[in-house]
Amino acid sequence: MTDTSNLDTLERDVLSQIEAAGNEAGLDEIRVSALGKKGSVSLMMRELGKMSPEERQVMGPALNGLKTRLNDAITARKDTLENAALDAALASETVDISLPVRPQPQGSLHPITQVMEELAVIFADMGFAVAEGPDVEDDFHNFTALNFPEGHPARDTQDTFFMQPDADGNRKVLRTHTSPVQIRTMLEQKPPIRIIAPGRVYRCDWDQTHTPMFHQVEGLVIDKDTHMGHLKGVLLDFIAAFFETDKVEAQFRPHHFPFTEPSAEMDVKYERVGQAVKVGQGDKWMEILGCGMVHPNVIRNCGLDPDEYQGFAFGMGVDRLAMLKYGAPDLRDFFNSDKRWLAHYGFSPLLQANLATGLS
Ligand code: 2NL
Repeated sequence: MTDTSNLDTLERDVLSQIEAAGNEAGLDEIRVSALGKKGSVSLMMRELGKMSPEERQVMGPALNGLKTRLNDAITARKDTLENAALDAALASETVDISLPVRPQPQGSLHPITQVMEELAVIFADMGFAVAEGPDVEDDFHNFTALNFPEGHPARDTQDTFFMQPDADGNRKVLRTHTSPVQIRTMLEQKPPIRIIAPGRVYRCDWDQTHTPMFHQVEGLVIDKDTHMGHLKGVLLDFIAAFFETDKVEAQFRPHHFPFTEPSAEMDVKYERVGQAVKVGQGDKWMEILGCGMVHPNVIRNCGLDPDEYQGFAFGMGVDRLAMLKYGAPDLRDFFNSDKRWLAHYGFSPLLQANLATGLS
C-alpha cells in the first residue's frame, strides 16, 4: 500500500481544522488528535513497522513530511492567535488621556486649614520657620517656663484640662496655648530664632464664641538686638498680607501677660461688610492679637542669658482670624462637620495659598 492520497486528504483536513481554531485550547486539541500519542498521524507511523521495505521507503518520508508541515502550521496558527489576543488586550486596556479631569474635587480644605496655610506662607516670606510640639504638655513647658506664678488663675482647673496624675503625682495638661512649642525651640536651638507655632490648644470653655479645642498661632523672634520696632514692622506687614490691603492702621495698647514685658494688644481699624470684615478701611478699632518683648525670666528659663539675647513674641486666635476674613458667623459651626457648611466655606485643595497669585 504505497498510495499516499489518503495522507493528502488527512493533511487537508487537519490543516483546515488548524486554520479554523479560534483559541489556543482548541488548537491544542487538534494537535493532540493528529500528532499526540494516539493521534491519527502517530497511529499511521506505527503501521510503518508492518510494511515491506519498498512501502516503508515511500510512506516513511511522506509521513515525516506530513508531521513537519502540521507542526509548522500549528506553530504559525499559535503565533497568530497570541498576537490577536495581545492586540485585543491593548485595545481594551488603553487609557484615554484625552478624557477631561473630574470637574469638581471631592473634598475641600477647612477654613482653619486654609488660614493656617496662609499664615505659614506669609511668615515664611519674612524668614519664619513653622515649629510644632505635643498637644499633651507638662507643667514646666506650659506654665512654669513661661513665668506663670504658682496660683495664677490660668493654672486653675477651671480653665485647664488636666490628665490623670502619673505615679509621682505629676499631672500633664492639654496645652492651653502654643507657647510651649517656643519654649522647646529655645531649649533646643541656638539663636537667632524665627518661628511661628500654629496648632490646637485646649481650654475648658463652651459658648457662642468659645470651644474647648481651638487654634492659635504664636510667633517668636530671639536674637541679640531684636526690639519692639521689629515687632511692629513684622505685625504690620503680616496684617497687610493676611487681609490683602496696603492701608493698615494699627495701635498698640499696653497690656499684661506673664511671659512678656512690656506687653501690648494690637488693634486695627476695620469696617464690617456682611459677616466679614474689611481691614484698612472704616473707623472702628478691633483687637487682633497680643504681643510683647519676651520676659527676661522666660529667656533665662530656656537656658539663655537675657543680657545677651532678647526678642519679641505674639499670639492670636486662628479660628477668629478665619471668621473675620471669611465671614463665618458662629464658631461652633467650625467643628460640626456639616458637609453643606464645608462645601460653602471650604477651599479648593488644588489652589495652594501663595503670595504671587493671591492667598485665597
Ligand atoms: C494672645 C496673646 C501672646 C505670646 C503670646 C510668648 C511665647 C513665649 C514667650 C513669650 Cl515662648 N511670649 N507668646 C506673647 C504675647 C502674647 O498671645 O492674645 N493670644 C491669643
